[in-house]
Amino acid sequence: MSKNGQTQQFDKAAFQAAVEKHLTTTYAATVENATPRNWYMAMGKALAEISTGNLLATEQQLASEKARSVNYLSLEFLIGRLTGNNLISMGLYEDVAAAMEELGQNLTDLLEEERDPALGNGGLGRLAACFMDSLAAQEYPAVGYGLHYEYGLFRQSFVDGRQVEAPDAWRGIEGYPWEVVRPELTQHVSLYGHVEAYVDDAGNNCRRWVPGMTVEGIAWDLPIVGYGNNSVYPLRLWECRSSAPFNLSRFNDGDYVGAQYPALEAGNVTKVLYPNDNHDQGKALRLMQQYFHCACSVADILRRHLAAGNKIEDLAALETIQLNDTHPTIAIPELMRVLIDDFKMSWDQAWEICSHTFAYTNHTLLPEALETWSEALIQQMLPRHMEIIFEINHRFMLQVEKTWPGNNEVKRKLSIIQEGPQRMVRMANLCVVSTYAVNGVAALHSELVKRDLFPEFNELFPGRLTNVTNGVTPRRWIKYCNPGLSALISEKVGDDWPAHLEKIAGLEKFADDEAFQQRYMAVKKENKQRLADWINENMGIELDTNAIFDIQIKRLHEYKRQHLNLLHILSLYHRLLNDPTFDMHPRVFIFGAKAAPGYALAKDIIFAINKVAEKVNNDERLGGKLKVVFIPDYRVSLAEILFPAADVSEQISTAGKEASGTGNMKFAMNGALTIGTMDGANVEMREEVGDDNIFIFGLLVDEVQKLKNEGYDPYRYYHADSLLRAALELLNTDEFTPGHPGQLAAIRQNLLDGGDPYLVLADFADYVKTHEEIDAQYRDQKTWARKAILNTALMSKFSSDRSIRDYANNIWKLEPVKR
Ligand code: GPQ
Repeated sequence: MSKNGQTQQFDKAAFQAAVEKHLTTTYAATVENATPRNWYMAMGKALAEISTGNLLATEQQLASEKARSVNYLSLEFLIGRLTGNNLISMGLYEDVAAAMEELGQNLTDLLEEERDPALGNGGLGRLAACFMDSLAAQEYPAVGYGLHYEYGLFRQSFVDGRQVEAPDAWRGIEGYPWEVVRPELTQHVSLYGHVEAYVDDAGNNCRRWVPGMTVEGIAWDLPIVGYGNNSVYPLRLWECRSSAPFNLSRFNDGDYVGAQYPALEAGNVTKVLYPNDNHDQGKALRLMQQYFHCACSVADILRRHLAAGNKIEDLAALETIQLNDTHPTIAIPELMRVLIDDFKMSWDQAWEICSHTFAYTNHTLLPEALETWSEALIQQMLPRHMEIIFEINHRFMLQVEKTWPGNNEVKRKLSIIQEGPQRMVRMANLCVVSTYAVNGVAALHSELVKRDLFPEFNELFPGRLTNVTNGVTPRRWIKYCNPGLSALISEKVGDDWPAHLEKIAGLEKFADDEAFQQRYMAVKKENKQRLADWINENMGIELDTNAIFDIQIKRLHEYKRQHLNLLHILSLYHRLLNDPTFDMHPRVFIFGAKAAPGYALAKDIIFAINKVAEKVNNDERLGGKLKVVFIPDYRVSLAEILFPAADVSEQISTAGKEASGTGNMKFAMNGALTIGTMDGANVEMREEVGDDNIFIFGLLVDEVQKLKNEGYDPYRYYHADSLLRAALELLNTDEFTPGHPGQLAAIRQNLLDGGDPYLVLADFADYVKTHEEIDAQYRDQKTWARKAILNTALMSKFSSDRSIRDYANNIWKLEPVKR
């Protein structure tokens, strides 16, 4: 490896020629008339030539070495813009910047031309992206399998404070420069139809699926470039297109279930990402997306396995398949089907392979997010899979009967089939029964999975349920997004920390060094200015960087409690106007969040925050002490300027509800202090940084459960706390919606008469008190700087490199393969 982690010789003249060639031949522009977008596209294409070459070479090497690989199946990969990050991984950032400068182009400006590929909703999809980055950085052989959505997560704007959704055509007209289509990898996917019995040549009774229609799966590869090495792994995204339908005349019309449906346009299958986060909507087209994704991916895994000269019997030895939540669960019956129906294996042989191939990650305990599909729907769309699921369940129930003889209660609870007026298939149960490992995503969450969600499974399958604490990639989330801090870190601990985040602990000894504190805080100030400039340019709101920048960025969800944050803001507003003795350091509350389009209360919360912002930002009486900003269209590229600019990170979910959180880690690495509950990974962050360097408040998991069991009464808090009352009452007036009293009342209604399902009122007082502590401590800049430095220094556990090593060592049994 040469300078800057560069993995190969950079030929500037050849690169410039490639850019100009793409400019003219691919984009029909001339050097004289090319737009910045033309230049960005041409540069992207020239860079992709390098990465595609390495992708093919890596593929060949891994096949010839018969290396064991992980296949990461996810319906979401929220990768963010690739160009800047890939330049860093290739070690070409400075060289390409200089080469483009000679062509009269500024690299930073060109990078702004890239749209975010928003092929995910939030934490789950972003985790998949960080994991791919860490797999490649550490050269653990991997393929990411996802969907090539035509439209990613909707684009959000605000009209009179309300969220409006628009389609996100992320590829533009020209396509995305980094992707490469792989026509030779096309798969055919069946749907609908029926199952028939037949006797094979050897006289065995067999069953086979006679599909009602087929569609085509087209593979698009995006390069996942290993940091500082030559390995490039594919993120393979399947696009659905229609293919010639089966000859329907072969089938008895009455058996053709699919014919009852209006003609199905294959293009619809991968048209759009479902915008739900932590919520199962149960739409038929979503099941079709899931099956399409799984069928293409399983077929491609088998193709790779066999093409490398391996025997089908050795599948579990050479391939493991990680299911990112239950979304790709149908891959399990799909692999069973292929092994039994196509490869003619016995049930036991196929089960032996399947149950040693799949592993499952659980990302939530929320009941509304645990996927179930109606038996009727699966029966209709995937009749053979339904049979296989029944057989898996039948055999599993025999096992349950052995362990708990005669106990129908436990059978009802563990069964993959949920009985009721309409029978449902529980995808999580199917996963736990059929995989060799099930992991939660933070220590607390994994304990709750064992204790509350799957206690009997834990008894039945000792050791199967385990933990891998989430992490985030330090390449994107420190080096790329925070160049000022990165330079400072490199100066103190050397420049290999992005690949070895343990090194960052070397900063600890500078925490009390005043000169270092000042430089660290100067970087923070620059980052705050960068954000303030963005906000001023895009929203016309002026911010003072001496204020505390207090940021909550994540999907809008009741359990994440953006409305608790709002109530605190309302309490400050009330005190500034009504309590002459009240003093506070100027504070800017910044939000970024998308609400699922069908989630009414979440949208009401966005509206309320926007209305409060409008009033507060223009209220002279507040003396500029309070500002509120709701950034529209929160996405990865905005996250990259928000995390580095934060003083305070809001991680305030109801204890027991946030499986892990990953934004919490990105904030802390970039020197924000966390105000948080004892939830998700906050618990482990506290262990790392120490109690003095994090602001913990609120009820603990067991206290939440106790309060709920006793019968929680939000009015008790309402009557007992005059500040809380004042804040809530503001929502009933027209203070923020002049002439329209009651426009914000739905939130108050939910918290009082709606029973306050996430215990916002119960945690309010402690939250306010903890914010007062923050206010006091911020005034002592030296102490604050020390704490911030310690947060950066003590975050190495939360590198996704460590998460991936945990998966590789404890679950996948995977070894790196160096190029
Ligand atoms: N998560 Cl089930 C999502 O982002 N979407 C989902 O549908 C589900 C979970 C999140 C979870 O809420 C966070 O606590 C985790 O940090 C994240 O997954 C990654 O594990």
